[in-house]
Amino acid sequence: MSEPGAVTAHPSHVAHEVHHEELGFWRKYVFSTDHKVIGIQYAVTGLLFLLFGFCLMMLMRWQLAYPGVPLPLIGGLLGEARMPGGTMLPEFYNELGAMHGTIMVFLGVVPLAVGGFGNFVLPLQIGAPDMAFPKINMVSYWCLFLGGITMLGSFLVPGGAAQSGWTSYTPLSVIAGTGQTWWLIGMIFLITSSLLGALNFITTTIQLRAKGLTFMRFPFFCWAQFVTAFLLLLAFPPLEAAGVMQLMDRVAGTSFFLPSGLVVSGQPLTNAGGGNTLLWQHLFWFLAHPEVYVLILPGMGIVAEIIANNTRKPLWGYRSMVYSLVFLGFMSFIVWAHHMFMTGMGTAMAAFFQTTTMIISIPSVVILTALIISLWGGSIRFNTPMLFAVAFLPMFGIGGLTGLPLGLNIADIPLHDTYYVIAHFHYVVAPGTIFALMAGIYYWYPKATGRRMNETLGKIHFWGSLVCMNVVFMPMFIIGMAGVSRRLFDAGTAYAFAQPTMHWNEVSSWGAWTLALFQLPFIFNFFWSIRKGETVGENPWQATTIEWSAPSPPPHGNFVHAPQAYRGPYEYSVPGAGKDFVPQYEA
Ligand code: HEM
Ligand SMILES: [Cu+2]
Repeated sequence: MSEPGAVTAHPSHVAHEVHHEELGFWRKYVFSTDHKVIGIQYAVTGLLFLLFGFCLMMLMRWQLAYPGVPLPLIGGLLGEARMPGGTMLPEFYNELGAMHGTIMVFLGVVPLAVGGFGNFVLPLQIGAPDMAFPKINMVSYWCLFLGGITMLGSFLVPGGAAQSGWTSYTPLSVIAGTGQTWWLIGMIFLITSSLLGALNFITTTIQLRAKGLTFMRFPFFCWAQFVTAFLLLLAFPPLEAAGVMQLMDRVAGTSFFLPSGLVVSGQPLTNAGGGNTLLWQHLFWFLAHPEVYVLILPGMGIVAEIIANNTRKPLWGYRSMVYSLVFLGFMSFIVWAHHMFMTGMGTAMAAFFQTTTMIISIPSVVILTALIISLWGGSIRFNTPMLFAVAFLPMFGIGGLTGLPLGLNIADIPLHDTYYVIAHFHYVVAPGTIFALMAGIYYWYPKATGRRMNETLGKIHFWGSLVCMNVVFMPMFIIGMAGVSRRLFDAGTAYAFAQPTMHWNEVSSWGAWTLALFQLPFIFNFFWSIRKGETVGENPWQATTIEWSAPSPPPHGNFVHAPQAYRGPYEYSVPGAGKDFVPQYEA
């Protein structure tokens, strides 16, 4: 079976299969090597961290809406060191902000989008029995788990968790409290996890494709995960190195990021000298710009699958979408310094980075436009996954378009570090990515459990979330354009020019708390449907891609017979065909 594209099980997998029946509870559900179990572990971990990060944010929103007002009930529980008399200390606000950002990105979205959807769906969609390296897959989940525990544990150390923002800019982060050391160690675990995962995804995609599944027959979701894996593989190592260097600056007296003559609280810092503070920013953004595509590409992949399925039409411009995706992947490595226009990089460098930034917006526009045109003339089924997928388009559109001014040096100078930035990137990652991930949960839930989630609850969840998300984030554009800085623990109470924006913070906060209420139907639905949802067969959405040929839920090894791909991924409404979809896997 050395023929390219043939389904071959990895030797360790075959061995594993033989012993399959004897596996006890721990090997089957906890230290499992089955990509579906690992995918669900990742997804559940990601969802729990999203919820936790959301709770941190709700606390911040209290302080922003009512600066200095004691928080009833909960305030008292959080302790005198953080909220004396229920009033939030600035240090605690910083802790919440840094950890909300870190947790949402590295422990929420990435584990769910890449670890969860990538692990669960990708092997099924390419017709593989498992990932190429099942044991490494297990190790990458447990690295993530350790990283998560380290980040959570950091809240308990004296002085609390990291407070220097999710960007951990030096030299502030080097002189910050012990929480920052824990943050760095946590990041090293999380990065290691992503690197192992990326290697596994790339190998699996290339080696374990079903027979006949050429790259141009890939569902768009597979392409999105494939490009994402390369971004993780190539962008994370510099940050891993930088993380170790910052750790050394903190604990071993090195001076990678500390310039000479640094004075802290009136005392010269003894190990400061010779280091370069901006080096950290370069190394951080060399990862973190590709990272924003890691947050969005899997979402785009999910949305593309769901739109094709529910318009009952092939994706419009599939090839141009794929080429755009690959081009976008390359370009994402040469735009990072658009986060650093304020550092005085000089006009030549600024011109270079603003040009690459304008260029990288083109492939996103191509993909978004292709998805919008795909809706044209379709007889659309508006089920819950489709509602979330369709809403993704304008929400991501707002996020993307408002990014253009930030990519232009001249406009970024006044907008940089204001609430405008917070509004811009949250449109991309909150109503954007999170909606796509929700769409994916409703869409593949039947594959994972054999049951469908409740539609009525799904629609309440959707409409409530759509309205609230905009109530939360639209005001932040107004606040930002009035010039109010981000990361202010009192929302700018001390500044005269911020006064007209203060009531918008109240609006935004009530939006956020109401948004939380609208997640309750989802949480209930998620658990209730495991036992009570409508049971479904293998292909409840009448879809064309290979994962729908496996039983729901798929058994260990996934397919009863090794599947084969006979055609492209989206043969919907083919003229002359007996039904309105011709699956990729039917001869
Ligand atoms: C509805 C959900 C969300 C709300 C209401 C929200 C709200 C906020 C607020 C109020 C801030 C702090 C602004 C400041 O003080 O400067 C913030 C920062 C941030 N958020 Fe969110 N957020 C949400 C979801 C997300 C998601 C899903 C992600 C990522 C995937 C995310 C990533 C971040 C990051 C990276 C920061 C910056 C942290 C820093 O300044 O270091 N947020 N968010
Ligand atoms: Cu960027």
